[in-house]
Amino acid sequence: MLKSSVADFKGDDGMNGAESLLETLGHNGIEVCFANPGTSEMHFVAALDRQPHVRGVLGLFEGVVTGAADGYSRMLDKPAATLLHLGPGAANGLSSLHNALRARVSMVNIIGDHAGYHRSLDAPLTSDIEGALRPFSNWVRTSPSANSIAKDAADAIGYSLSGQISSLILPADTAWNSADEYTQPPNAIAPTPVSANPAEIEAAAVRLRASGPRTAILLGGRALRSSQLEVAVQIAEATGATLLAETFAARTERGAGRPMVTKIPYPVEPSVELLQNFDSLIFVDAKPPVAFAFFAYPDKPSVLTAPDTTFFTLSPIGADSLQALEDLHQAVGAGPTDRRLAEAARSSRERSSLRAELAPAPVPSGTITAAKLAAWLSGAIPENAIVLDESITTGRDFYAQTAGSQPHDYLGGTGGSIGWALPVGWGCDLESRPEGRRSRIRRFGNVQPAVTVDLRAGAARHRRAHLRQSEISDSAQ
Ligand SMILES: Cc1ncc(C[n+]2csc(CCOP(=O)(O)OP(=O)(O)O)c2C)c(N)n1
Repeated sequence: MLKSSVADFKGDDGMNGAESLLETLGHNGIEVCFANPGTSEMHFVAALDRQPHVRGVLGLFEGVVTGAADGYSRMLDKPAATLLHLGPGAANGLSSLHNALRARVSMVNIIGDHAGYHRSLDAPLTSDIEGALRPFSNWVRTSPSANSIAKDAADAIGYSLSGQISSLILPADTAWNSADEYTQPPNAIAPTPVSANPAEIEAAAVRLRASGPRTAILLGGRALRSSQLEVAVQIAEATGATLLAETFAARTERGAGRPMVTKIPYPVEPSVELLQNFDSLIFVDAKPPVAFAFFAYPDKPSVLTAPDTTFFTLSPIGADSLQALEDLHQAVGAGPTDRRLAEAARSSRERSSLRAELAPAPVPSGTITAAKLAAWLSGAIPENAIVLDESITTGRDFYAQTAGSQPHDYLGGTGGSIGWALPVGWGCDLESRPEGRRSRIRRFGNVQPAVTVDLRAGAARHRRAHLRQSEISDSAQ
């Protein structure tokens, strides 16, 4: 991901903190900055405008800014940056940030603050920014000086790479002061990944061999991508295990020709009914007890699994889930008494009944119902589309009905905070537009598009031009 070192600002006058930030972002592969800045971020905007590596994209509402960064990262598995205006600007973006946190995407938020000496005056926009960001970020830091910005930015990027949200607060004077100790952009270093526990992999393999049909492999996060699913389906074919997906997954690669996964339903009763079929759940990039109800209800269980269910954490969140699945595959097939399993696994790709066939439902007619909508949708998804499913009640059949649609990416509402599909779809657009290769289908409810309706204005502006400083200055407060 590292580009060769970028140097955009070197001149006789040296560089300021904002310029060191932009060089560091560009050097470490950040290509897009979704932004809704104000006066305290003007030096960052000036630096953004004067270099070619990081593209500025204006969003008029901060929930759109953070939502778009979420969509961008869901598609590319790499961070976008955001630029937000002090505590209130960041607070406007928190709902989408919450969904992004739950989607476990990579994101680097840059939040401006008053200059250090100005904070004690308690000017109107003063607030506890760290306090506001902490529940919605995995990493929060305030940079103390112009000379610390580059290192702090590299730390923020590095931390985000494994699917985390970093929030870096930059007081305005850190932007305009000289970064006289800065020589070159530091490299972002991702934290050492969590590793899977070999004993847990072996224990899961033993369980699969002993009672595969009573075992479910519960996949979440990045384990719902094709490469992981290809291995998981072979394990399922070889052992009789069932593949399950978390209810609201960030992005699932599915459709005709791809492995099929059963999503744990949203309502309590069908979830309990499904999960009582299993004595064991093997978690892959999902953490126990993920199988709990979305809400508590009087007289209904919160935990949906059967009482004596055994849990195996095959691949903890953030670990290399593909490696863990391959290790499990090998462990399942390599037992001395189980050559048969290895044979079955090898040939499963050809004969798998767990692989979807292209089977769109016939186009329905007559009065529109939720079931007919789902049927229509199954044939309406073009190949390689990105589908954003923000429906809550009307869309209960959508996922099942689209299993046999053309191959597509299916994005879900990870954090339960509504109004996400328009902004996230916009961020997906930025990923897909250069090649013009993707269609997008959004499944609207009645309410949710209105939540972020101002997106349309922002998207239209973006189509006209990339962000220019004068454009941002117009929106500054
Ligand atoms: C930020 C936020 N506010 C409120 C809610 C509560 N809520 C959940 S669903 C919903 C309405 C959704 O309606 P619609 O978009 O029409 O979807 P449908 O249920 O019809 O599929 C509301 C207000 C929420 N989940 N998130």
